[in-house]
Amino acid sequence: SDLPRNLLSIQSWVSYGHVGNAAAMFPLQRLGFEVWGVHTVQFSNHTGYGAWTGQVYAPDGVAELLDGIEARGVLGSCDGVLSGYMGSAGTVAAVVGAVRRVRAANPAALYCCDPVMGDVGRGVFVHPDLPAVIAAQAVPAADIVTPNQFELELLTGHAVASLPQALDAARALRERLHPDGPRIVLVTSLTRPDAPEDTIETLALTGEGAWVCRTPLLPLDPPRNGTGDAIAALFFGQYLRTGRADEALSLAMSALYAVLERTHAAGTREIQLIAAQDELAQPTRVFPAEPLA
Ligand code: PXL
Repeated sequence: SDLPRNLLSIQSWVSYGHVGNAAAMFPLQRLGFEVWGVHTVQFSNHTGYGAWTGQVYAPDGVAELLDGIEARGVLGSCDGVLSGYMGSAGTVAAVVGAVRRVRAANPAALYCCDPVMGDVGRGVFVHPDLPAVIAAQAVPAADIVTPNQFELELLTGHAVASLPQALDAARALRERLHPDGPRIVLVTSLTRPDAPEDTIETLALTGEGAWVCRTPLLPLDPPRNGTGDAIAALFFGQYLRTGRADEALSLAMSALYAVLERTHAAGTREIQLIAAQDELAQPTRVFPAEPLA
């Protein structure tokens, strides 16, 4: 078939556990994609443990690997680019450069940018210069952005304390996306005072409408690293498979819920992507995407 098959995923790598490419590649592969993994760092484990070994690769490494892939003559078969945590301004520029090169070879390729900057509990956890660089360079190149509530507020300057405010901010952000694409905003980890108790909301906004998916909030303490990386990968993969943001929202969040339920049951620090692998493609319990007026 002519469904999208090949994705470039530019993120960090960890040997032990699941964040960055180690949280994004397997779900995409389990959905049937070939994933060309480009690693921006190689660490022993995620930084949530407070200690790790390994190294950060120079941003030049991204362009160097693109050179090598291009030399195989396959860049035109790349259907999409996914980026996550970018440790430096140089990496943002390198990712945007990679997107430009992929689009030159395949104008239909989509770029999904997870603008990792921080979250409600921890505040900004990247270099303080990065949010402005991501806003100026990565967002205008992106077809899909997947901010959490905190990142949505930071990118737009809008306070987000209700569903209408989240929609307003998402609409403002949507205006700044790559003009030639579908322009999709996925807002994750939305919590608001007036939400149904013990649920977490994820919101998708396109030119056609807006949808919310509500999933039960699991008592995960500490919050599990890599969850946002897996959501972005699952949503991007399901959007490319189905061509529908509402379907992708429902399937991605249902799969993620199953992974987190398994993680909770196992009591592990690392999300149980491998143990719950059948749920990634075919979640048992499907949470609907409900249209918002
Ligand atoms: O989940 C984002 C992430 C990406 N890469 C590395 C991380 C984390 C979160 O802890 O440590 C290396």
